[in-house]
Amino acid sequence: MSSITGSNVRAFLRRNLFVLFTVAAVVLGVILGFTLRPHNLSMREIKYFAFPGELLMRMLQMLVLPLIVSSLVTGMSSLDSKASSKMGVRAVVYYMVTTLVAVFIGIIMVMIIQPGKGSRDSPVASSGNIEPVQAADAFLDLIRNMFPPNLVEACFKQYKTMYKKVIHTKNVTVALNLTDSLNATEAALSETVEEIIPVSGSSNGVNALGLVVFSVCFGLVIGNMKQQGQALRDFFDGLNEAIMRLVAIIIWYAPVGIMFLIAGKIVEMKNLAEVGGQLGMYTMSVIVGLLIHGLFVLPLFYFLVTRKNPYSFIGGLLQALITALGTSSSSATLPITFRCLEENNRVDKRVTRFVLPVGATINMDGTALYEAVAAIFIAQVNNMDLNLGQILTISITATAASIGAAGIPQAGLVTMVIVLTSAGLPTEDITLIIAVDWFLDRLRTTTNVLGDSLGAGIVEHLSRGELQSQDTEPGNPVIEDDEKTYQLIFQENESVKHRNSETTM
Ligand code: 7O9
Repeated sequence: MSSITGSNVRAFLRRNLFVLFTVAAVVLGVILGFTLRPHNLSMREIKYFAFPGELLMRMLQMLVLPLIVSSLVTGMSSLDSKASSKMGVRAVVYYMVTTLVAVFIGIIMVMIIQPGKGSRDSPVASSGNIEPVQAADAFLDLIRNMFPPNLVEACFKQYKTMYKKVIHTKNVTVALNLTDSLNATEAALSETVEEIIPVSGSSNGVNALGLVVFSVCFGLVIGNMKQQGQALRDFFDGLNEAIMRLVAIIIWYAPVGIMFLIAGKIVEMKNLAEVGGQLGMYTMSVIVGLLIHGLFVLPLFYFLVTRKNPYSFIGGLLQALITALGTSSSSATLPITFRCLEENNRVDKRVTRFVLPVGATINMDGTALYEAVAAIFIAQVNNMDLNLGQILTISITATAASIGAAGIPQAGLVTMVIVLTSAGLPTEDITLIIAVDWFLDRLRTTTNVLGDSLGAGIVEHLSRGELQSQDTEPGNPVIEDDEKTYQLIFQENESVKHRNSETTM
């Protein structure tokens, strides 16, 4: 061990200063929010007050599109097809297992706590704004969204089935009683029927699923193109590097933005005292479920696979987790998640570039847990006893809904409606839980980000064989680039020197 050098200390301080800033931002945001609440700001004032937070959201979302495309393309093209298919299988198995476990934990929690039992304490608010969705059409939309006909449009629009009522006349061939009057015979021959038909429409929002499918395929193809694909590989690699440098700049603004996002939400929220009784117990069930999943189950998975300390890994992710809490969007958090994993936890870039964007799109443990708890809570509120079949249906649809959410337009409500109708539960009771949804969204987003990140660590460990065998192949552009960057940033960092000597061995 060499003596501690100045730049070493500075690097250490810089990394921890960031986390310190971010944690301080949350604390300050909460304090600021609660001190401003008694002033009863108008909606307009609240909107102005939350402006710095809105800016952070916009900056992060600005980076997401080029980030996912470039990282998936370079990630896939830097691996041979055998390694990438193995990594893909491992990632998907991890997503499925953790999501099912999350749903299971949610169901156990809501069964133990029974938040909905007793007489219902709030009447159903005026419903009617929950439009009926056909599960089959939502599923077809999901598949359609995987193949966007126009890639530019896919950056801001999703396909969504709309419904149109048409009245048309239909000839019926019924044996007619010709002794009837002439009028009756005519009416029976051509019958007017009213039909609701699905027509094509669109809804605003990034078609993440379509872009992910395209980028993965594109990356695989240019990875196999040898010399001809070199220019494209270099282009996307450079694009990815450039975006990550922008992330490194924006990250300095993140604490300010997070502070105002949190303070703004606290000022805006309805009176806390209203959230008591059944709704309070329901909120508790979700929180306890998410905590068990995020703090014990996922770390246990990580430990069992890697035999490394999961909590020091989570420590490196703190900034991403807090950003998820502030933005309540795992896709907007993606740039920060990338940085935390690659810079703090030193996860191989070839793994993060594949696992993180795909995880942000299809792996949502928190969402799955939440939907299962909500469905069973609504059943309890209505004094409905669920049989095993219904509980199984809820687990399967909640898992499927969390996987498909990014491909279903206006997912939040739609997926909830699908889960409820599949188990024969009343959909208008969704209005009961809307009051606390914004809060639970933040917590489940944090769980989603944690699940994606630990997944990257687990997949890296399982894929280390393939990764090392690729390291020894000469001329891999991603690795050469990595070494250059590390040498630039951490010239005197012993651990990096060690890692470099390992890769060149
Ligand atoms: C939560 F990363 C990208 F760019 F690939 C990406 C872009 C957009 C990935 C996903 C999306 C996307 O639209 N996701 C999406 C997620 C759409 C609708 C609903 C949800 C579910 O969101 C979670 C929840 O509400 O439980 C949560 N807020 O993880 O972001």
